[in-house]
Amino acid sequence: MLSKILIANRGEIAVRVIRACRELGISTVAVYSELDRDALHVRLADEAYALGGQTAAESYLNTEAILDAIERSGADGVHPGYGFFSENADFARAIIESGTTAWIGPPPEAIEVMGDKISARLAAEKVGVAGVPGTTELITDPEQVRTFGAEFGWPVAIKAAYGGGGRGMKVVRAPEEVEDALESAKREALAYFGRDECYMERYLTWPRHIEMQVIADTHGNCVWVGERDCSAQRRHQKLIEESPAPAFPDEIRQAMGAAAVKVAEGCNYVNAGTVEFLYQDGEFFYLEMNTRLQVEHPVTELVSGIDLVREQIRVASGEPLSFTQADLDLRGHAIECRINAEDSTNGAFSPSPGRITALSIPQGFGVRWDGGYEAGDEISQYYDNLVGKLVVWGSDRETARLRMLRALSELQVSGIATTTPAHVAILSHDDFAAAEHSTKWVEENLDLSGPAPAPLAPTEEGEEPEPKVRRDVDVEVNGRRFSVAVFVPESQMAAPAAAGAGKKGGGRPKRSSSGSGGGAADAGKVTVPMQGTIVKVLVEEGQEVELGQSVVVLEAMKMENNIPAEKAGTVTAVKVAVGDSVGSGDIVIEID
Ligand code: MV4
Repeated sequence: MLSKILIANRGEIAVRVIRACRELGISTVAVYSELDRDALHVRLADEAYALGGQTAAESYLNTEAILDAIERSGADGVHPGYGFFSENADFARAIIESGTTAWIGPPPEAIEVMGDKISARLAAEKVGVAGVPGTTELITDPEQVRTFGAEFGWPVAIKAAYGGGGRGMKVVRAPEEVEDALESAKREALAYFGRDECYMERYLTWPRHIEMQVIADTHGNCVWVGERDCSAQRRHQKLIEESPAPAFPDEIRQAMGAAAVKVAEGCNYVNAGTVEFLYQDGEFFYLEMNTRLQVEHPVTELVSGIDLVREQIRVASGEPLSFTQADLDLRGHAIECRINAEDSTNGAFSPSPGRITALSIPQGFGVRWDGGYEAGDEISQYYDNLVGKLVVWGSDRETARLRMLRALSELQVSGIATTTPAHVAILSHDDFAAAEHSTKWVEENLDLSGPAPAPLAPTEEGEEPEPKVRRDVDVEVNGRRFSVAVFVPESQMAAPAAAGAGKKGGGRPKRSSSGSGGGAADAGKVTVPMQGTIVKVLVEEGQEVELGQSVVVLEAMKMENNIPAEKAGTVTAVKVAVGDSVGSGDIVIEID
């Protein structure tokens, strides 16, 4: 068994891995950016090493700095979590080639095969697992799309061959739309992924997103551990996941499980992985395989009783899985809500970074909280906005649904806005209760414009956590973090200078409501409130716009944000195009 694991990640997933290690008697090594010097994962780990930098690219994606921390700590295993390096074949190779450290992840070759859509589709086809009817050839001529539509029916989906996450997918409803759709799909594919190749599939109009958890060891064992229904999503951000999928016949589950195992075995998979499918009208179609542990893995853990991180560590140590397919007994129903630092009122889901001033975590029967922060911690705009995952188990779906609503009513987060009101709205909706939702349901059917069901907005008014007389001070010596206890009279205790936003004292910092922009500044110049990438331009020069109308969509903090016009008038200039990087305060549109 491994004895010391470095977690090349932050936030809740780093905490999740640390907890599994502790139960296995494995010591833990955290790494941290400048902004995370005091983060929860650093506080919990046995050792911690500075990576330097603030942005992800400067810190958690800094290969040299992480390899250096591995060497200095003597870690014999590296867990990548999700995101960051988790699906980076080059990083995996660098770890494996070091010869001394185990990579707690899949073989780099499997990451590569599944990394591009076309080879992933071919890999599934090779083992007899069907994707949505379509082609594995690249589209070279719009005529191919018209012929395909005539044969398989409209609509047709045009997808980026080297893309992912729904970026650049275009839906073509009729032959006369083909030319424009293909052009814009290629343009977006080039902007997002640097390559413009596209392929096509029949477009499913009301699918559910169902994914199958698999895990494989190095002894030839590969099992499926049940499915998750992740249909409750908005703009490709999952909001709620559950297992088992509701109204999902067992023979289909068995067939999907067998298909997922075939796909995994077909690419010599080792480690935990997820095979994604679309499910519509009793049929399922392979979509892609995620070669990592996923955010929503806890719902599978609650219905199976399997600790997936523990199994990952066993497998990376060269041990066999601790259970077989026949041992598995999936019981009851689990639901997860991703509690994000976003303001979901008015359906905007705008990022809400800042300091958590108070946090009350739900408790009681069947409730699990996988958090990345505690009260006093700061959610930085530089990383993703997941505050924590609230997961419940119940003997059946309705019990779990009502338990989640109860648990959400206990969750109190002060200082930042969270998506809790949206979760309450989804879970209490008749369509969700009846499991009549699909991947389009949140966007098309859920009305979030009304008042939030339970206002969990900041209560604050300068309520700092109680100052302690004993103080643990973290010092960094030569890039390594140490904790030192000091005892200071309360009156002399200076609060640490928090990096970033949170000013202290009587200043009473108030978040400006996001999106309202510069106020006194020139309302005709629409600026973006944070750094990010332009993913949509919704207006053109000469167009009339209304006050508050969305003019561009900005991707920041891994989510899409509508940027509104700050006055009504005519668009006189469009300063950005899809794919452009912008910084906070940059002018994107001018209105006269
Ligand atoms: C589709 C589809 C319907 N028909 N393909 C979007 C993300 C990407 N991984 C695949 N996606 C889709 N592909 C065909 N042929 C609908 C989606 C889709 C979707 C899929 C999974 C989860 C959420 C989704 C939201 C919108 C569209």
